[in-house]
This record gives sequence, C-alpha cells and structure tokens, in this order.
Amino acid sequence: MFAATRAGVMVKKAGTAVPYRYWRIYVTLLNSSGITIGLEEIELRGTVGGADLTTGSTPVLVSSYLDNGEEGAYPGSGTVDNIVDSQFSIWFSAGGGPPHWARYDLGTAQSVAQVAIKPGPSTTYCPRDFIVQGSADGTTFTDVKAFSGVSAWSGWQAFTL
Ligand SMILES: [Ca+2]
Ligand SMILES: [Ca+2]
Repeated sequence: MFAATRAGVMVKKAGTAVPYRYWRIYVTLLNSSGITIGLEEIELRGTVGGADLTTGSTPVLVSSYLDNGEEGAYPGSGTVDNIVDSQFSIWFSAGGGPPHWARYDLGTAQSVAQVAIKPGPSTTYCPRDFIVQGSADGTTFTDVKAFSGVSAWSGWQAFTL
C-alpha cells in the first residue's frame, strides 16, 4: 500500500487499495425518484471477481430499516445472508428518502477491490448515486469511490473501486 521514496517518506501509491475495517455504502439518490432503498444482497470483494469478504454473521448497521412487527422486519443483515429472490431477506429502509447507508464491520482491516449489489424487486429501490466509503473506527469515513447516474439494474452488478 505504501512505498518509500528515496527520502524515506512514505507515500500512498496511486490506485492501491487501502484496507479498512468498516465499509459503508452511502446512497444519496435512488432511481426513478424512489424514496425507499431495498437491497437483497451486497458483496464486498477483496479482489475483482473474487470472494465475498462478508459472511452471514458480519455485523451490519443501517441508517434505518422497516419493521412491520409480526408481519416481518427488513434489517441490514438481509444483505449478507446469501439469500436472494426472497422478500424476507432484503434490507428496506424506513421513513423518508435518501441518504440511506449500510455499514459493514469486517472485524479486521481488509482491502475491498469491488462491491457487488443485488437490488430489491423494484427498480425504484435501486441506488443511482452512491459512495463507497471506508473507516478504521466505524464513525469517521473516507470516500473511496463515488458512483453517480448509475442506470437501474435488476440482477447482480459489480462496481470496481
Ligand atoms: Ca455474501
Ligand atoms: Ca439477502
């Protein structure tokens, strides 16, 4: 990640992934003027096309989630349970419009090269403008890469950082 210059100063090498313990998808605009975000699954991949660094037990904190009591809840953990195409395994936000965010705790600092997203059943739940961010402490985040004007999609779509 760092290379020593001839003067011995450590400088960040351009294009080299920085490892973070916490990763956050920060969504500022949804497709088609959507208000509620709905994501079936997220993968944080250590390499492009590689293995998902999240597991079903990865802690997920979200900005808000829909809870209909006995009729079901839709927390952020629905995005790491490896279940897709099930209405009971989706994160749905509650209340008003974006920003919406989901924060993943990988336990240790790890590099993420690609984020793959499987959105909910309607394209209005699809992120359009969003930022992938990293953090060492889970509170103060650094923007890793911003995506904007992304067209709606329905299957998996991968975003390389
Ligand atoms: Ca997964
Ligand atoms: Ca799921």
